[in-house]
Amino acid sequence: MDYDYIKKQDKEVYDAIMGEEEREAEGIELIPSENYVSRAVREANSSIFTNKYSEGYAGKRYYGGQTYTDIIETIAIERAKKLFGAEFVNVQPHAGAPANVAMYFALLEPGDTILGMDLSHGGHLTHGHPVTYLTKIFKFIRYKMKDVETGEIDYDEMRAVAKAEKPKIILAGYSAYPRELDYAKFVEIAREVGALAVMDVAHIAGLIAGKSVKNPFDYGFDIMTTTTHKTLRGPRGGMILTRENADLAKKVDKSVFPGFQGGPLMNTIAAKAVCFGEALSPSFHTYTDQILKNAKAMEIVFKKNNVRMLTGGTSNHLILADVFGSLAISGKEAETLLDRVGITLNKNAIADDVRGPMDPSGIRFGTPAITTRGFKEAQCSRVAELMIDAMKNKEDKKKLNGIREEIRTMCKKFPIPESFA
Ligand code: DSN
Repeated sequence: MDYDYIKKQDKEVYDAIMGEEEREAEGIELIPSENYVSRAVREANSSIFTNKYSEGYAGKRYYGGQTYTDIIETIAIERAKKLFGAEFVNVQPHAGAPANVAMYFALLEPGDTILGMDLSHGGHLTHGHPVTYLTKIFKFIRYKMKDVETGEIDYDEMRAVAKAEKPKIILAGYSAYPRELDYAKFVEIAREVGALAVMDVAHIAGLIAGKSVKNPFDYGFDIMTTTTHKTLRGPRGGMILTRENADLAKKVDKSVFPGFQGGPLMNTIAAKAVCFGEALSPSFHTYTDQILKNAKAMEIVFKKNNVRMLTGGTSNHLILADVFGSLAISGKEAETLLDRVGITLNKNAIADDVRGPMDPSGIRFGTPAITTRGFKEAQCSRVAELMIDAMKNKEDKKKLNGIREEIRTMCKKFPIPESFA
């Protein structure tokens, strides 16, 4: 990408951009919620649409000059509908957290109850963490995994709590959960207690769009919220999808605007449209299948080395490993150490963690970005071996330097692609 104008005009910002270009090119990205977007997505994201105010929706805007914003938002919506099998889509949420907030306010009254996953078992901040404002407005109650070694959700407990507490929403979808869910069971329990079944699919949206994992809508889920920049490989942004209920979809639209947000980021919506176009192409399915194969390849190496993985492994794009329990290194120490050898991932609390949230027992990593880079099972197994080698030899500077060099060489061999056709 050219940065000719920034280079001439603003050296400080230009230098930071160049630094990030180099960091991304020379390191291995394993944060499971990150990815590399195509040049086409970046061009749309930095397009002239950033100039335009367009509060409202296509055909019903508050300002004039909407010929092309209407076109671009309609393209994005129609493509998203096709990708996810939704009848209604709102592409305006600025990110995942705003999408979830708008969804809650669309479906609930203050004081209403939401039944979501226990946060230490994989749930997300916006699923009712006490540090968020949401908990001042709504009541969040919890279900958990029955067995953290298999990942099985305790559906009996979920049903019992749902019957006792009468939540308005039963919420699925997590940011650190490596298994698929029994969607039919969620919907069955939701229907029994008159709740809506809602899933935050942010992490697995691309896997659903690529048909590499099940689609919750096929089992009767009512609403899905998502981001567009993880496995879906689009710009940073959010989206709310409604399976078929026009009344719910109307409430969602009103909640996003004017309820919660102002002018939509039309440049981001243009980039979402481009990303959805890419995800509709047959090669996207090959990509998402490879994400899963690559995660399996890493799982095999961790298993062989007796590193404990929460839920025993993975059925999706991510792995949560108990490195403190297995390798006597804390999550934070592992994150810092691996960063030094050119592998970026994040520390993560594990279920029933014995350590605190700022320096937990686990690390979370995944394969969406390295798969975009062209890594197959062989390279992913090698990366997993290098991770374990580094963690086992954290004091051995010579070994760590050798690993850094091997990572750099791998990255040179697999440059970040500009297009995926
Ligand atoms: N920050 C995202 C993640 O890494 O999972 C979720 O918000």
